[in-house]
Amino acid sequence: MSEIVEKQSYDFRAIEAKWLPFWEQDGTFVTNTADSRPKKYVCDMFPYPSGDLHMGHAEAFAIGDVPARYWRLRGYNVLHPIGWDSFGLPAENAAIKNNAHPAEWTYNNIETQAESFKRYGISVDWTRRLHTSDELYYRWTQWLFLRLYERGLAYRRNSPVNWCPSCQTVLANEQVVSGACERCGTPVTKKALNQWYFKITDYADRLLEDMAQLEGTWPERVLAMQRNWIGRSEGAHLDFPVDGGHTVTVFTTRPDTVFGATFFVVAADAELATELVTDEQSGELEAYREQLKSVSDIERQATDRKKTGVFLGVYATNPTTGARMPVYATDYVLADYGTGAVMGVPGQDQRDWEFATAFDLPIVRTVQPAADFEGEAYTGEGPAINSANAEISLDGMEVEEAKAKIIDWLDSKGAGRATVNYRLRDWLVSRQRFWGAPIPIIHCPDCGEVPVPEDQLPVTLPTDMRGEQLAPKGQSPLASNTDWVSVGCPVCGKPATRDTDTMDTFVDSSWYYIRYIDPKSTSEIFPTEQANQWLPVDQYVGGVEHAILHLLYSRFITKVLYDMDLVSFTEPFKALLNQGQVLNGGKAMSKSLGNGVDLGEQLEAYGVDAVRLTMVFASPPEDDVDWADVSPAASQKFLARAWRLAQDVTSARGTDPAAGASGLRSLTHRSIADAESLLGAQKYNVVVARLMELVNAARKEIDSGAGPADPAVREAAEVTAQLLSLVAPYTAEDMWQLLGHEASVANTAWPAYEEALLVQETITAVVQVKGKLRDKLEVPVDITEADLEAQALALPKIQRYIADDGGVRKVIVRAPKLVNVVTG
Ligand code: ANZ
Ligand code: ZN
Repeated sequence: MSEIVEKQSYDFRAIEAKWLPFWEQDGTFVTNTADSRPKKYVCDMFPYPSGDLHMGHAEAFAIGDVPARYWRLRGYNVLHPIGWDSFGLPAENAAIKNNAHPAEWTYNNIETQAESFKRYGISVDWTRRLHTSDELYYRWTQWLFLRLYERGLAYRRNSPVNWCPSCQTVLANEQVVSGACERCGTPVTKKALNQWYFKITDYADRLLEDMAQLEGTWPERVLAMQRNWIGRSEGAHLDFPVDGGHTVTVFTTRPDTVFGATFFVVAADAELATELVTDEQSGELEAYREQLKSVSDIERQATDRKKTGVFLGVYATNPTTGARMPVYATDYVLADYGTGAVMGVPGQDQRDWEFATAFDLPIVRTVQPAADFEGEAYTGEGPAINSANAEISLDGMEVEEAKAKIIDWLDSKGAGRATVNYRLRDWLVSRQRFWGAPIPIIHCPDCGEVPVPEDQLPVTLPTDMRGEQLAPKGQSPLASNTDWVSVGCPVCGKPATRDTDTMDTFVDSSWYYIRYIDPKSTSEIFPTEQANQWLPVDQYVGGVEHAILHLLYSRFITKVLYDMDLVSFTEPFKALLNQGQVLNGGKAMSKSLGNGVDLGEQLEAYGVDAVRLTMVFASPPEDDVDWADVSPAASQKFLARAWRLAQDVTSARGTDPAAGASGLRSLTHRSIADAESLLGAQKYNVVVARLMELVNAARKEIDSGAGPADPAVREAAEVTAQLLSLVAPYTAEDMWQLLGHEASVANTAWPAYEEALLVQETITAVVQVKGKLRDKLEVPVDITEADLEAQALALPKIQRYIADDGGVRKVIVRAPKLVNVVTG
């Protein structure tokens, strides 16, 4: 009885406990950036340290680890780093509540997350870990600010900004959602403040043009969102004389319709309205403005919103018709788009149509609609009509031709010119909050704005402020710390003050992926030569919630770094993958719905590998995963089955597989070949499905074929371990060892498939009816009984015999060689 070896059962806890410390001690995933093999850089959007990791992280990181591990097996030198986006409001709010310093909350949470992260077995290089709230990091965020400042790309201006009365901070336009603060839901108001901006608008065209590099490797919808956000419009600036000696310029995309401009509208909240309004009308304007404060930009522009406005008491003159156009202030014109003034063309613009109807203004069509078209603005194509004066006629021309002609004519009169307008605004980067990188500027009564000299960076945050001292007071909490604020002017030495605002955390995250190249450097932001070697990132992975801002800002900063000769690439992320969400019961997990699933509990119950495998297997990576519809228990069973294969193999390591069962060998080699194309197409879920088939086939070979000594079984088990390592690293590592190999499976060579084995071997099966040979079939040797029966019964000849003989009574199947149909 001595040959009977005691078989162990699959114990994920023991396997995790065994391999986690091994990888760490072995440095399995540490990247040597000086290594000369071809490189691949996989980057996951770094987490914000709120509480522990959750199911969303578990999904994103399981997905991001697949290409990282795959490319490692393919022989690339892979960089896969991790860090934390660790400045931001929640830490500060927690500190106020708990009478603590934000650093305490932040770094405690980071530790918790890092532990979970390690346990989760993601193949990252821990030696490159960074935190944006470390002095070591934000020194370079400040350095970057100063470089932008030098180039005129960071500037301060006084303007009305979005203000959240509850968070007591300014918000970028993009942080205002339906008129409310993205974070707390409080209605946003406008406040005039002196604020720092980055001049991203200078890069609008390049941000658009360079998207050509991303076509096909970024999700189309993300490119569309970037395009819309930048919002390039070709059109013209037209000048209109207005009573009182003013000239007001409008931006229009339809200069061809100028003959139909019958009124003039300006943004009620723009300075311009104040300049134009007559004394008699100014009271009414004030009252109108009051109502406007609580309406968001999006609501203001909605076509179905009732049109309102106030007559300003003055008229503009249409340069083509000489018509006197009453000037109104209205809310559907935005103060900060175009010039904040619009020529009202009700015949062709629906919002103008509604305004004209509400205020009983003339409507003149300048494009000919179809015969029965009426009751609304006509925005389609067609020949121009009603568009002629003594000097020029557009009548009969199509829109594009008419546009060109009228621009020429107006240009010759000095009353108009072609122009391009963008929806994109400069990036408001200052925040009146504590937990961020201080803006490295000193204000001197004599010298004005003075950049902090480089050798005085970083401007560090005070460590002794806590609790209530951090509460928002309409200005940065730093302003109340006079010790911190008072400083000698670096130029003249006189008493001066530090800028008390901190930077938007989007600044921190706009460049971290380059810092990973050398995160500990104290002498430079990053080493240019190595950055050029490693970037752009080959695969960036993260949520679609960052489809606009984070990506736009990162793209902008990359272009600025390019212009500074610090990098040689113009786009930071070659390919982008947006993973879906993890839902529960069809809905996003949330506290209020009580449908949250705790990641820690899942890991306890099923093990890391089962959770990871479930995430990857559930759907293509970009689709949502509904935790109510998946079965981590089934994943765990599959992993146990795969693991048992490795334990059952009895052939020696290195046995030539050529003598093994050909059916299984063929499946193994097809699995490798298919995995290559599936991984390339990011169909990670299908790779898992194929592995399940392979494991089943190998098991069958053990149980009813040549048994555990068949070298084809070893081959299948080894390939399973390697492919499985992409999603279930613990189980795969243990299998690899059971199969007699040295760890780590993560650093093995991708198995090569043999072309000849991809062809499925076939055999001729005979089909009998009542024992008589009636037809033949060419079938794969490993066809199942059910498939063989179905194929035999579907043969037209056989169907005829069955019909003539009174139907099927019984079918006897001997796969793959024989089917006998008993009829009558
Ligand atoms: C006259 C006109 C006639 C217009 C027509 C359109 C159609 P996009 O494509 O988004 O750039 N507009 C200009 N400034 C505006 C502002 N501050 N707030 C609201 N609307 C504004 O849109 C440009 C068009 O939006 C401009 O062309 C202007 O209306 C309006 F048949 O001018 B148009
Ligand atoms: Zn000075």
